[in-house]
Amino acid sequence: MEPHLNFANTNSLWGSFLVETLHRMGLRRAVVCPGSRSAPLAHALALHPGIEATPVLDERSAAFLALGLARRSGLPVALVCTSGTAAANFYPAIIEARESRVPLLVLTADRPPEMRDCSSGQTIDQVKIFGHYPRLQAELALPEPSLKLLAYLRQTLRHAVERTLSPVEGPVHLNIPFRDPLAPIPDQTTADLDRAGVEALLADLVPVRRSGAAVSPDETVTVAIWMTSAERVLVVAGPASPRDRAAYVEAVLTMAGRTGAPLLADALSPLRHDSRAREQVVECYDCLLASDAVPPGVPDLVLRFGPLPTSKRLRQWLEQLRCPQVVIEEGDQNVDPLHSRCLHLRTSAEALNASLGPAPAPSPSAWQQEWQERNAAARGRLDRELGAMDRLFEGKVPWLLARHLPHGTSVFISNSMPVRDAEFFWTAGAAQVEVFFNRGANGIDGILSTAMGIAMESRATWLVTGELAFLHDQNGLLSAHRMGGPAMTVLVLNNGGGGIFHSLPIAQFDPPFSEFFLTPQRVDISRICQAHNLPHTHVRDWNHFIELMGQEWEGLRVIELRTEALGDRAERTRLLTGK
Ligand SMILES: Cc1ncc(C[n+]2csc(CCOP(=O)(O)OP(=O)(O)O)c2C)c(N)n1
Repeated sequence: MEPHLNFANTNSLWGSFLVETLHRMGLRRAVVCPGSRSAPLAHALALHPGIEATPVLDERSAAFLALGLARRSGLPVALVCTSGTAAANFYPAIIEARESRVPLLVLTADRPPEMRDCSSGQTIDQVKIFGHYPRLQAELALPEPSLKLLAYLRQTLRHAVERTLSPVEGPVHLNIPFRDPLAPIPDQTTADLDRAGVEALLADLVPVRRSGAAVSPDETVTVAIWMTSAERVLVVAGPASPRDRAAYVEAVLTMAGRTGAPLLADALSPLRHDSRAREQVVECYDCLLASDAVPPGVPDLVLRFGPLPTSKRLRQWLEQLRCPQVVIEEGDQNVDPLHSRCLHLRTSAEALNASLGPAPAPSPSAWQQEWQERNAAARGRLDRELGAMDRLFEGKVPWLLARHLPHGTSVFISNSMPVRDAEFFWTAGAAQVEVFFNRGANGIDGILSTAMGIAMESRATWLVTGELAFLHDQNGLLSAHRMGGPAMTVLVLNNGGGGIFHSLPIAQFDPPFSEFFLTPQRVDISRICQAHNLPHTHVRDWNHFIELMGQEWEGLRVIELRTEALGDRAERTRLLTGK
């Protein structure tokens, strides 16, 4: 493989060597923000034929776009900016990458040490600027045209890329100082360098893979004993974006089958969206809990795959159980906000299932059947009620998406009410879609850009978002023209502010509730779209919405659905409680 190196000057060599190293280690995508100090990096990334580099003006949106790209592909994505406050704008996406384990390689250009703390322009303290969020952070040495320093650069990059993936995926930050000249203006500084020696440094680099965590035999034995001695096991599948969704679904289904356990699956779990799981999955758990229809009897073992689902009712119900709970989740975080008596297995569902040996044919337990029957009754009632509903109720959106989205669509679900309505009303197994989300820190920032990153790596993508989350990341639209091929629909549910706040006790205190919590925005979304030259449509009624779901298009379009938050709140309560 011919290396893409630029020997024009020291910085161009440093930048191109860095990019070539990353490419050989598997880097395929980069998001690059404009600026002068980062020129050696930006120039090399833009010109490298094996890397798709996307220029983005706003660093906050850029970082979330990179997050979406990396989340979808599972591969590290490079994110580049110049010196100064530019880097600070990466912060929220870096937090989300850390919390939800997404491999991001953050490269911030900086002034050299002698130009810091002396009021030189655009210079701030960038060392460890992202606090404890990066999995690794380092300041690189100043570029030097020597084999010794290039060998150092190669090894540091090797380690950095590896740390974006293992032992746990996440962000890595490299602060990279450059002295002038920043542009690839030829000089003599690299003239004496042994070029063959430089190329030899690159020769044996191979793409980095994640090393999966194995289950310890002791833990397997403990779980196996608990599973055989428990009379009523419950399986809860929380948010998950496994690389191999089919294998994940198979493993969790088998685990539930081994113990005759009812299987509660969040709308952010692949279990909710797989037709093979349709019969087993209990998706109306919120409705069952709200309407006192949970089957009698308490579980004596709970197997929780991944973090907990969003549902407050489910969390409260799990919290008061006295039985042991096993959390199966790779990664190193504590994902148990209930502080339950739990054993945390740092492994995957697939590895745990495999470690238990071949599964006998599943024999459904009476307890499992009872859950499934009650779930089917709740599902039937919701289907009848939602099917007959003409009113533009936000909760009907996930119910309709589940019925009409084509197989293989990527769906990004925003925080606040969209994620809750999906949990309440998305029918299990109705659509074979892949669901994505930013639930690491639950921010409403960067939602649009993250979804655009997902879309750039997908065939067709839907984003379901409230209007505040959409407006928060309006600058994401600056990259909309880059969507070209991938069809992306941004469905904006416009309910006149943060609809979620109506369900908080603070809603009774108005003023200041409306102005300071609801924060309705006085902006015409159709005119924002007009400014960006993007198609915008107001949904007239449900038939119109169904028609829009069936349409084929290219690039990014915005569909706005106006809803009424207070009425929707009452509707949700009525539907879930059945009263
Ligand atoms: C960055 C950030 N700022 C503030 C919040 C607090 N917050 C949670 S939900 C919400 C309102 C979201 O409104 P919208 O996107 O319109 O969704 P809706 O509540 O109407 O469903 C806010 C401000 C947050 N989660 N993240």
